[in-house]
Amino acid sequence: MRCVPLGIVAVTLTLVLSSGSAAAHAQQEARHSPEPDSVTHDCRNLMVPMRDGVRLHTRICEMRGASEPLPILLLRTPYGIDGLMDIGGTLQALTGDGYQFVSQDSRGRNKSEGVFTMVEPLRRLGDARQTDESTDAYDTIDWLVKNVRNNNGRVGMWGVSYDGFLTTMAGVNPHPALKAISPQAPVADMWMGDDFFHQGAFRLSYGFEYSAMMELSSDQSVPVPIGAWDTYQWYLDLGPLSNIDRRYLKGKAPTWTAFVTHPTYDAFWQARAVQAQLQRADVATLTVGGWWDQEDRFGPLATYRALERSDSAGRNFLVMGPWMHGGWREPEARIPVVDPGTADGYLRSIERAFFAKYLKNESGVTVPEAELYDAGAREWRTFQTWPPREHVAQKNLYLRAGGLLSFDPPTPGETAFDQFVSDPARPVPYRARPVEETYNKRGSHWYKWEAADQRFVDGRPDVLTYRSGLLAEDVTIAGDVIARLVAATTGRDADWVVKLIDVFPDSMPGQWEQGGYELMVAHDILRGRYRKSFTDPEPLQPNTATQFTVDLHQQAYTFRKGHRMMVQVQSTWFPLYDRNPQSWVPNIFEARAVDYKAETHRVWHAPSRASRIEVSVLTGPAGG
Ligand code: PG9
Repeated sequence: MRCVPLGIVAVTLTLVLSSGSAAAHAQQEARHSPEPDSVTHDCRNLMVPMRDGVRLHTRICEMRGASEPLPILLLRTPYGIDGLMDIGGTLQALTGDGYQFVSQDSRGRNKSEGVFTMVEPLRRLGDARQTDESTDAYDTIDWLVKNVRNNNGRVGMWGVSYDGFLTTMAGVNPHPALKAISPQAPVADMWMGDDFFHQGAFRLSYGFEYSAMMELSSDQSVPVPIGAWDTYQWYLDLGPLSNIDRRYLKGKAPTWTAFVTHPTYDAFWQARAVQAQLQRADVATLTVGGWWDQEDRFGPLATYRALERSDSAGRNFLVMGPWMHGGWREPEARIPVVDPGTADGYLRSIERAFFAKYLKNESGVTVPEAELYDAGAREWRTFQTWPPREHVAQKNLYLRAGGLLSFDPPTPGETAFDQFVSDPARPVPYRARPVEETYNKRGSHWYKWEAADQRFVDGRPDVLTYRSGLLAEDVTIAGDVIARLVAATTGRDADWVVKLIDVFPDSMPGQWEQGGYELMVAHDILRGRYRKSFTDPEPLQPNTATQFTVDLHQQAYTFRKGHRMMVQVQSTWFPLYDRNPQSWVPNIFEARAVDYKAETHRVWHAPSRASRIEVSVLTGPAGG
């Protein structure tokens, strides 16, 4: 059995993820026998040498009967290439055009030699290391153009998630034959917004389960040591985070050790921040992401933004669809509440066109600058710049007294704040219980949780809810979404979770089951100690109104006439995020059970202390 990160869905859903990300692999095997690539391609496995002598396990599939030299499409992955190459499935839109397909186990994984380092940073000048993921891609491409039969000397790369990161890395100091890359759901910054931390808050269930899966074996064969069906209770019973290493990992997972020794955004994480390493857009790049990506929604947006700074040639493109992590490669991963079935169109008209243009010099092909799906309006929008600079108005959505949400600011005389007790002993679940293990082989609701109906927490005393009136007209947001809370706690630290939600009408003829649905449109968390600096955390002053900025990242979404806008504010999201002790401890990974304290949190909405969400509202054509 392989491992999992691209997306198992629910128990009943046989997911067949066929791109390179971890979830892809667990449930793939059923569909992948016999290997579909044998229909059109001849495949062989061999070891390709790198500059330091390490050999990487590589599968080469050469097309039968091609009349002209073909480009090579390369996928590099840490999850195992056996049975991965789905030439008859997810790559079908490309197969007809003619490509030589190559996949490779990355360094130290599965049947490749060498040592695996999680999200290895680029070598720096003077670094003793000879290799990194960028040089491994370089050496592989160099070998491929010399050894793959009937190739046209042009190479493309693609990959989802970890494989997306490996794809991005290939674009740094690229081999001259590398002409096009498509990082898909690529991780960019593991501390700021991708898999392991978000703005300082630690992703407990993901961080533990992923590091155990990847680092207790090189081929994901050792199971994650949990064994409970409802991990909410399991993590609660675990107690302080130090019990993870003491009881389960015992120093065998370097990434867990890195979490414990680097809790802040220090040089360790900064060196791994991919967006900071992307100084030049040397290769045509199509970055792809999902608005409801439960693992890496930050990465695609940050990757596109970073490359855009130097994209004088106009070869940097972005696609964001109504998808979970890697959902565009897997029809069964569709999220019906936001997606009428968009994946195939993307694969056939955008991804196919992109590779045809840059690897086959197909003329007359245009790739849109930024093609973003507006799930509220159920249509694709094309932007000439992203985020748009024209036809947008900056607006504030204000939290108001009485649970109101409004574009009008608070007025004097309204109740000035709301408050709730945040109790680490009773944290708010991030999805409805039971919270199955992230990549549970028997099924998990992990994959689609970001699109789950938020009514399951309505009415909890530790979730504040603000709701607009019925919208009299459509409101389309396009661009950055930033929450500015004015808040206080009786403790010395606090997490702030903010969710911007679309509330569907109570009655939805034809889609009755969606009546009143509360769909998260943008959301994220900030660990309060980092409100001034991500590198130098500070305790909060108890009972002091303080401004907290929670970056909710970006969206292009229409709140339809007759819907309502909603904001929920809470302080726990468990067990995806660890619990903040709410007392001051320098390193939360070393907190003791007695450090976890219930505290009272206050969110202000007075005229002089207005809490708000900043959004860009489209005022004209979406072209931007
Ligand atoms: N989200 C997974 C991951 C990528 C990189 C680091 C850690 C985890 C994945 O699906 O590959």
